[in-house]
Amino acid sequence: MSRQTQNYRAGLKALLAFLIIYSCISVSVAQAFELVAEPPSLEFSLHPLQGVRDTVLIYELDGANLQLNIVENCSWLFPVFADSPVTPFELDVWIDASTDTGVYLCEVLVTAIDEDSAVVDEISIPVTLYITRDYECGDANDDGRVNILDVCTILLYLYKCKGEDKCGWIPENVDACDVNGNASINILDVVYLINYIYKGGPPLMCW
Ligand SMILES: [Ca+2]
Ligand SMILES: [Ca+2]
Repeated sequence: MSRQTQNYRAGLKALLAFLIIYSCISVSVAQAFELVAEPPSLEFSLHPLQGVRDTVLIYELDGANLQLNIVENCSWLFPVFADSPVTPFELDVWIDASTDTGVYLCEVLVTAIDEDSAVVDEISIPVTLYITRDYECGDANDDGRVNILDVCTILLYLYKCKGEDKCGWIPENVDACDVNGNASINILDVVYLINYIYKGGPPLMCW
């Protein structure tokens, strides 16, 4: 047998061994159970008294049951369960009036359990909430100043337009109209704002 033929056979054996090993590795990876969340994380930017709902898809179910848990005590995050937790699932975020501005972190833990009640995989979905106020309290017409024009804007809103349903017009900053901070807009806010502008009344208290 020539040297060339020997080298060829040795190369062929090495290639065959590599393919066998690679095949074994591929099989072991394919058999692993792996949850994937889409999106892998969630971010929300809200003002106080605002809420929103978002949807998360979980892939690679493979017949396993899913359990959803909110890690830590996040009072602003609520999973929307169907009869049983299945993908896709939904999350409600709701911010009450007393929540301070800032960044809040939470986590949803999704656990996959097989028919023998064994945990086959877990996935964590980080949820970040930014609470901001990008308006000046009392600046109902959003012109950067608090003055008599804002009083007029609130009065028009209350007694002429009667809200968005009547005339399709609302103040630029609805949240900025609740100057006494009681989570509703009415004539008391007008009185409070006039008192603040012309009589040095107490500070505006929008949430
Ligand atoms: Ca203004
Ligand atoms: Ca009010």
